Amino acid sequence: MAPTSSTVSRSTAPPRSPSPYRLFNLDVFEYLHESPFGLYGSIPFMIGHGARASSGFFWLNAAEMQIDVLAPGWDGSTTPENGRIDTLWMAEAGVIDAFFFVGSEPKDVVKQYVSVTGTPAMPQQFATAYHQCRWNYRDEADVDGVDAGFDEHDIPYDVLWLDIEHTDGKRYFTWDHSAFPNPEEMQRKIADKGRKMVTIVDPHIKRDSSFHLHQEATEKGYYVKDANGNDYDGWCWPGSSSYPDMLNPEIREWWADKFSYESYKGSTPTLYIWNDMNEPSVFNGPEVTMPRDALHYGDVEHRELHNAYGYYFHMATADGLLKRGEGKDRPFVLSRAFFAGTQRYGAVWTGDNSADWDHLKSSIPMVLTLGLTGLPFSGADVGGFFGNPEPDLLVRWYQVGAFYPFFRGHAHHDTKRREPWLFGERRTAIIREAIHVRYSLLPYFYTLFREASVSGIPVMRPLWLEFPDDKETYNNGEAFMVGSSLLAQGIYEEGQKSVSVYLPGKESWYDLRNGSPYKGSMSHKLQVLEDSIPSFQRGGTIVPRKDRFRRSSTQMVNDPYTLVIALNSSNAAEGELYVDDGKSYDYQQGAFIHRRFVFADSKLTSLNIAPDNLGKKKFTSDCVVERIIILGLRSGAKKAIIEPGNREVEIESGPVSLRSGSSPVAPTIRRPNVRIADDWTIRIA
Ligand code: NBV
Repeated sequence: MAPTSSTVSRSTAPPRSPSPYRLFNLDVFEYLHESPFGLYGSIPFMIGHGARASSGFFWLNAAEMQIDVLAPGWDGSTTPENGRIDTLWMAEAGVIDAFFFVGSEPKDVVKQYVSVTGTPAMPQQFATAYHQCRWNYRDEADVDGVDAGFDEHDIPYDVLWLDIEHTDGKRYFTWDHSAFPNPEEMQRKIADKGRKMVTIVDPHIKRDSSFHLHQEATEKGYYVKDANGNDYDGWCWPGSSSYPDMLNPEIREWWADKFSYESYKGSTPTLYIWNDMNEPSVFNGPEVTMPRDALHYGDVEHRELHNAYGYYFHMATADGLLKRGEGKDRPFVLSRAFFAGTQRYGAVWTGDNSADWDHLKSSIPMVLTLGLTGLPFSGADVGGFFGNPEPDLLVRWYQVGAFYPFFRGHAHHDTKRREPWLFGERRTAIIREAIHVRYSLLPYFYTLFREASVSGIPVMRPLWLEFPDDKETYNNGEAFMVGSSLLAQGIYEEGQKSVSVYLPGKESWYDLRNGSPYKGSMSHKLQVLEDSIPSFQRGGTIVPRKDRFRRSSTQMVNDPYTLVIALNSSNAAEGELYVDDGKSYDYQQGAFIHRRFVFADSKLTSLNIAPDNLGKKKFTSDCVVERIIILGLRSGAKKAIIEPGNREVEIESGPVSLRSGSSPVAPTIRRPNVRIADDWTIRIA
């Protein structure tokens, strides 16, 4: 049995590393793209998958851990040929609280792991769209300019982010009043276009006796203590700082209250939060973190819970947003540090990567591994955080990033500005196209987030999660699945002319751009195109899209759908669509639409798959399906009959994708105008 995944690794098929994988949350400056050393987050969970079964091991322990993947045959009792790989797990402290999972395939193991550590939070719709960040957007005029730039260049985006410089001297929950004199008005202007903003809130609190947060935390004794029992004093952005003791539920409650509109002056309901440096990062601490003998609530030494500090901080922040909205709105909090269970509180990202091709490439196994360990909502900084990406790298990063579950452009303050329109018209057009691909797939992504929130099955998946019997997929960390229907392959080399793409399974695949079919179970050598990365829809699937482009996802809410049916060898296909109000918790009381689309015997049927005993709340939508594209249809049918109503509609040739310029065509049912909320059938006559 070969171990195929563990968060200790950056690869979905970790090779034996000469040194053990280290699980110790650290703020590593300019981290290497491939290394077993500790990074921002730790999840002590390993998945093994082989031809006969899948298994998992989870050790619930937040102390430093090291995991050694031993060489096959290390003890003489096994041979490399029998395929067994042993691992040795060591923790600095804590108890042995361990879980074994077994299943016939890897999805069973992921589901069991999530049943122990919690199902992922369902994000708001906007959070699944494109985010624009930079350290830093300088002032309100800069924010206005960037926001207007997206509109001028016809590029949708949903969220504009403000990094640490927006604060008054790195005192979080405050504003630099000369740069941001009217934060509420600024947020309202952005919100008028259906967009949101995010501000950063780090855990280090400036030890400034005139800062209310510090005064209160000091008076109440809410800081982590040093080994002598004094408030621990470490150095971070604001200079001398202390850290709230997030292990204590009372302190988390206090922290959560800081997000109320009364307390966080200048915040509005469309402002969300980013938690950075929560490993915690301490510039003058050992290994840039808190000393192991620092003391927490109940006299627990920091060493015992180090890897969970960021998790508790994320939890308290997400609770704060929940409280602020009186429990009605789903929070959005991005965290850098994470631990097992972080999925219940929000998204994570892969931190300070670099603007080079290796980091683009390693972002795939990193995001895939996070997904397998219960965290479906993650992504890497598009463009790379440190350094200036060559324009072609930036373009390729957008093309890959459009498929990350969390899709955000971000950059260090020393880098050149890199908003998507700054690299000439041609590149602007290609980046626009990549972001449009994401926006058109938002209904599909949202449906996948729903699946993740129920079962833990990730949004972005290694090929072997979908094709567990196909050994060809086991070591493929370059291509990935988005859900079970789409496969994408990044381009990770400058000036690459051709790429070999392995398409698993016996069914054909269809090129997303032009609908061309490709045989499954084989590798295809493809010419690399400048304007897109290879991406395919699997035969036998139906993908819901929205193809009208707006300024933000919020403005697409009432837009009609396109269904793309990719037929398999039996001329059949299936897919799902999940829709709710995109922001509240009403879905937990039954307020959602969940449909299954089944195409068989020349007939497309829309079936309700929402259980009817979920609660009293209802959600409906007047959205209709405006176009049904059928890939792989061999009959020359010209008409389709819609029931109920016995209505006849034309089948014509229509564009496969709504790309600028011409697009190849495929048989298309135009304007069937059936409501997504209703039961109906469409029979090809
Ligand atoms: O807050 C500044 C940065 C932030 O932009 C980045 O995304 C974080 O990962 N932060 C780290 C601290 C400084 C890094 C050099």
